Amino acid sequence: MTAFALSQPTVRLETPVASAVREGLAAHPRRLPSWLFYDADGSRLFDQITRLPEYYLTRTERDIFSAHADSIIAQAAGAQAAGQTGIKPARLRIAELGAGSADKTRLLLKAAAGRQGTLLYEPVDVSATALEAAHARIEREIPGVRVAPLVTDYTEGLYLSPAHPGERRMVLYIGSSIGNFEPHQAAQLLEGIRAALEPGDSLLLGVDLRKDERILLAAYDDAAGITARFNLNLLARLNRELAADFDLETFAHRAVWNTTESRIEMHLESLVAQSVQLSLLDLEIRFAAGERIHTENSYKYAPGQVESMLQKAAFTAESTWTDERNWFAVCLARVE
Ligand code: AVI
Repeated sequence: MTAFALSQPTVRLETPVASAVREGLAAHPRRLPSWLFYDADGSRLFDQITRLPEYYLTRTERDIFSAHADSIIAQAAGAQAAGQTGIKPARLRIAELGAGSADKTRLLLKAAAGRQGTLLYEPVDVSATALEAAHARIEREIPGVRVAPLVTDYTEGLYLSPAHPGERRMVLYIGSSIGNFEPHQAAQLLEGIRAALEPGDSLLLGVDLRKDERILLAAYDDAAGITARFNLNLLARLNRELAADFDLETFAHRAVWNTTESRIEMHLESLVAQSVQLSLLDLEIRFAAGERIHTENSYKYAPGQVESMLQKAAFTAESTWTDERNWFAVCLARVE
């Protein structure tokens, strides 16, 4: 009988995670995309970040909504213009991109439902689980709101069914989510949103503003170490999903303020020279001591910059609301 040496068939793992990791870890400097943060553990850690004393973003945006939800909603419905022209303000129908747990949104939903009696709310997210949890809670807690979730990756293009006659769409893109995109990607995203809307519809965009470097750095490197765990969870995720052997003790979280690019950068730094195996990718990566993996950019905008980004995407920026320290801005922009 002849003996055959059976070679292992090489099956190349072609999931989005596998492709992103293969590409990012082969690059120099090494990088991993920030969407990889949000597995179940990462989403839980992000939720904790939003409640940290140093992470002012969520709290500040919520304060802006607490103070101005009624004016924001009235303006989106066209109530101001209606006063001047005698045309009836429209009913709103609200979609939210990257809705997640939709926590701060409730202030806006309450204001809209209070104004018009009932409201259709369409949260859009890639994660069906996040949407399900928000769905049940919002319908239970805000009378008059009906939730129609849409599971889709809006960064790949947005399709929203047209609003009914007498209705205007309002799209919420809040929480400084746009800040995690490179400027050219952010511009494309805004153009994609614009293309999904009709004249009279509006976009509410929430962005983080440039401020003292120490405040920014503390927000991304908190004393309790939650942001460090959030960043390191990315390597834990590769251990779980790609049978990698990253030793988390030998990598450290780094937050850096890049003043030229006006962004906070997050990196993971290898504290020693080491090799890491990613078995399911059939890949070995050698790290020098001090070598970093760039995991996130979080852009911080100058006053007026968000309005000009919106104008470039063919929106008309109508009103901007900020907090008293000018740390965060929420801008309402209209399709003419
Ligand atoms: C989701 N995004 C707006 C957060 C931010 O502030 O850029 C992600 C984050 N990264 C570290 N902390 C929070």
